[in-house]
Amino acid sequence: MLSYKILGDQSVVFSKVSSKVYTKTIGNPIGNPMKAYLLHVLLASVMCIHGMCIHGTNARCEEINRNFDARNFDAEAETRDSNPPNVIVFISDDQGWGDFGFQGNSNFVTPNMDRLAKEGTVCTRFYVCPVCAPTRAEFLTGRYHPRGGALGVTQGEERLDLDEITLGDRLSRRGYATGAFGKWHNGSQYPYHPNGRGFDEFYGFCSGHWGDYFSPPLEQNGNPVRGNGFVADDFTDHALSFIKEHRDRPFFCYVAFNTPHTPMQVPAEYFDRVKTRELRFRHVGRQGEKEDDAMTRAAIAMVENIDTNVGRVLNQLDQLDLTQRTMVFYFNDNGPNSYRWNGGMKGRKGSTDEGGVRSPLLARWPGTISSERTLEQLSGAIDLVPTICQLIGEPLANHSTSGNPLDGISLASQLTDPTQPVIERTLFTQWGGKVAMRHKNFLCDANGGLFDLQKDPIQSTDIREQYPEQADFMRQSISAWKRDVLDQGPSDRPFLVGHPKRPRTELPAQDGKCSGPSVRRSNTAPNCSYFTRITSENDEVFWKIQTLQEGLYDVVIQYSAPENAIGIEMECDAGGTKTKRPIRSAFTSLNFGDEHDRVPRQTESLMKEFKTMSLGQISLGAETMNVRLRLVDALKTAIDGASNGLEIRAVELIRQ
Ligand SMILES: [Ca+2]
Repeated sequence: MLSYKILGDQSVVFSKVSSKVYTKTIGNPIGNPMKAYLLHVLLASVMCIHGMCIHGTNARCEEINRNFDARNFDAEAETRDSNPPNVIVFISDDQGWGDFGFQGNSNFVTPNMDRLAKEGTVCTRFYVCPVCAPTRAEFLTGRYHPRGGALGVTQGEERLDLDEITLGDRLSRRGYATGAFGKWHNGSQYPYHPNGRGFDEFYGFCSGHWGDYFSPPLEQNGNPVRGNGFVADDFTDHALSFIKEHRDRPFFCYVAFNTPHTPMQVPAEYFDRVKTRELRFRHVGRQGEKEDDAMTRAAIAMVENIDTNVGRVLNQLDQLDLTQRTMVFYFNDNGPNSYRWNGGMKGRKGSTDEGGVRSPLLARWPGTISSERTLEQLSGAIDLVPTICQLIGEPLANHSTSGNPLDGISLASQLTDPTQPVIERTLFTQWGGKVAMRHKNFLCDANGGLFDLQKDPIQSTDIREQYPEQADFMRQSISAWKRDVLDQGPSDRPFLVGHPKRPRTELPAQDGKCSGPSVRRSNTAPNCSYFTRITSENDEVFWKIQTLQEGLYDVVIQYSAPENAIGIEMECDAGGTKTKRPIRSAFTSLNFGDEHDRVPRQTESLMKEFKTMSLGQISLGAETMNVRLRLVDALKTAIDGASNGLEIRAVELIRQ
């Protein structure tokens, strides 16, 4: 739970109302005193590393934390480089572990990803989350995603708590120019918006997915803009401009492609070359798993488009003579979005099994990060904050002892020195309350099964009975992790309106709710949806908000309306204060987006053009309230073949 406070200097302070200190007394559940003691010490180590304390072991905790900090954050002792290296991080969306040429999958032609792999180090045991927003949160903060409130992928649950420090914040404070391009997916309204999270420049969309990939409506630094061409090319164009503009100073460029996430759209030049390609690598199916050939071909084409765009960035670094002083990272945000070749691993996107969360991490920094090397160190997206900060000589010690300790460890030594020993650590992944843990070569899956990933990467044989102590240790560690990380209490954060730095706040349908006999979403997944079939005074759409600055606000709706809505009043009710205006002009547009689908879409909404209309002004206090929109009277004729009634894409609240 967060509290908000506006200070006199117009800055906004966010603080956690309560910070939980976990205490737990461990008894002697297994009878044998020596075993119990060893278990106690082992659990204490694990829990302390994850910021927890076991009652009676505080001294041990402090010692472990001191060692942990010293091991991972000794960058503080390094001399600060006045011109630190540039940082580029690419994330793809729903690309699988097997969707690369260098993984041996000849279905894919990815010369630029292969080049990164060859010229750098490939972390082969790198883990992300089962879905999009949590992985982005872990990458940005170095902390397990539930700690930062990024609990879901839509309706505001994807938001990263405002007391979290992002990599953008850290590098911005260090003097880097910072830019994010593509799919943000960690909150839309400022200061959840990337511009409020350490990124000077943002171009893309904040939602979890988008309905059209060809010149769709996008935003730039909070302002609506029209995209230019295929989104991945467009995002790369902006990244290239950003890099060129900041070539003479340190920059951090975060390129978060939204492909090959559905809807499956890609320019013809990419699709045509895979339409009839012989695909030699196919999904090795378990019961009920069937590969969809059209999905696989579209995914290949979309990944090959990403590869071309990665190549454009690498070529520009070469041309600007920046390659030697730029570190580049590339990884997937989760497992593949369909059954396709994935090394036979179990699960896909959404699963905490290997297929859902394993990604290669490509890391290149010529002359510093080893080239032509694989690193088997157990690692994850949570490690990139400490790793990058150590590589650029940015001290982390202060952050590590603050209220938000990091979960990740620095891989800097392992990436730069092949003689470094493997760091023994634990790594947890979760989705929907299901938690899996990795430790040494072992995976304890969400059902308590134990697997040796070195001998059995496809999770075919449960060996918990052969290794009862390891299985017990991992199950107990998972229970402790759940209590520490998942039990954060209910998430009921209102959407923030009217930050002093952003007078205009847009509340899109994806963040709202609806009730009534007729109103519904344009599709089941809220991201990128709009509300449709609003026909009577009993149909209502609403958003839970908190105003950051009290005062008078213009209320503007983004709507479409049939002829029979003209003259009917639309009312906005915010905490009992109301304003209303008659609808003066009809506006309807056809749905669009699916004309580019290579595979019929399922849950993604189509897109539409909408018109804006002012409902007048309203005075908003500082309390949490619902903003409600409804018609004052019913439409003269209800839904018929030609009309979907009134439709709402968003309401804008603009502070005067
Ligand atoms: Ca994803």
